[in-house]
Amino acid sequence: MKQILALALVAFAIACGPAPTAPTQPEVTTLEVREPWAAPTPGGVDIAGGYLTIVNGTEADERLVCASSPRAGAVEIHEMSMDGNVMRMRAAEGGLVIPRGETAFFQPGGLHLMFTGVTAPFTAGEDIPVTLTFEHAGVREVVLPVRANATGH
Ligand SMILES: [Cu+2]
Repeated sequence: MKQILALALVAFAIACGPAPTAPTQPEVTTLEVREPWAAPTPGGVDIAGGYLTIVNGTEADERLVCASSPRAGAVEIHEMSMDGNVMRMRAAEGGLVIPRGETAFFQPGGLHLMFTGVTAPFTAGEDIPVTLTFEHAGVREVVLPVRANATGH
């Protein structure tokens, strides 16, 4: 009787199939881009600010390498810093690192995407397509709705 039970257990184990093999690369599935939006551009101005939240829920540090949009000549990743009493912005050298488990908040007065060479003004209600390129997660297409009455930078 005991032997039959043991055989049944073996058969059951085989029916379950082989144990799944561990992936060789950690799968990046939890990098999330949330709440994207852009500010409208006043007439005659060819720059605009874009904002979003990047949640790096993965086990690896991530890097936003670059961004682009068909609506702008270039999209730069800008950081703000204080120079004495003057707030200055500068391009993030080599992209923006988002350590594992951390979140990068792009918001007016802080980190932002800066559209330069904007050909047609961003008007409230329209969607601005942006391509984000990450070191590990690869390319992510996002759409930034232009908010009414918002100011950039
Ligand atoms: Cu800027």
